[in-house]
Amino acid sequence: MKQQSLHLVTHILCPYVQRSIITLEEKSIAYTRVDIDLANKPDWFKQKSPMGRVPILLVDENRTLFESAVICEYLDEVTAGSLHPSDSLEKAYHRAWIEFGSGILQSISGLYNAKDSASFDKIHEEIQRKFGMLEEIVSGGPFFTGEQFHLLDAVYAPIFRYFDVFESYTNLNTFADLPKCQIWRSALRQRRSVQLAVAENYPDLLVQFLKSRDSYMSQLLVTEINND
Ligand SMILES: N[C@@H](CCC(=O)N[C@@H](CS)C(=O)NCC(=O)O)C(=O)O
Repeated sequence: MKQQSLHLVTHILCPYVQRSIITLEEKSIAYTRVDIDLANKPDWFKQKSPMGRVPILLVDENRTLFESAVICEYLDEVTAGSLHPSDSLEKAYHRAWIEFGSGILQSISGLYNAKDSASFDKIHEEIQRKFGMLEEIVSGGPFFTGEQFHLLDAVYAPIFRYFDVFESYTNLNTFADLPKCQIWRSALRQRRSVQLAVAENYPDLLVQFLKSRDSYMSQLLVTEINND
């Protein structure tokens, strides 16, 4: 890779940001990072981010990349080795299931914003159904296709991370009947790049965020934390 200055603009909780950081760490790429407050976006960020979203990657101060999938693929392409399969069909297959992962993130947002238990349960069932589909195709471990860690794994690590917090404070047991997903989740949790993608106080920050949603999950968290 030719020497470039890479500057990632991030938010402490964003799962799309985590994908980019996991890719940077997996490929041992030097970068700097700045967290911004999405509730109070700085003017310089509004000018640089066409969609107003993180992550964005500033390359050599003169080029801004946006959309995590684009950022991850760029980082992968400009460094040795690849976190994508080389075969075109397999690569397309991975991209398709990466998109599926983004759909799960939308469902997770629906889950923590659901206003009552009925809609919460419905969305949780939908999430379990989606992971049921993954259970059919994921390898027996450790990662999606087996021994090798791919970009696809970088996408699912932040997804599973939500459930570590959900399960600490609620009775959710999303993966109870999904043994292969459980193995995958556990391998991702132990991966160094995955651990480096968030701050140590991530669980506390996520709980604070979830409690502020004024949702059914906020109520569950308040009840659980008060009972501790
Ligand atoms: N498709 C985008 C999604 C990024 C995204 O939704 N980022 C959220 C934070 S997790 C964001 O910046 N939201 C701010 C907003 O929409 O105003 C990607 O993959 O980069």
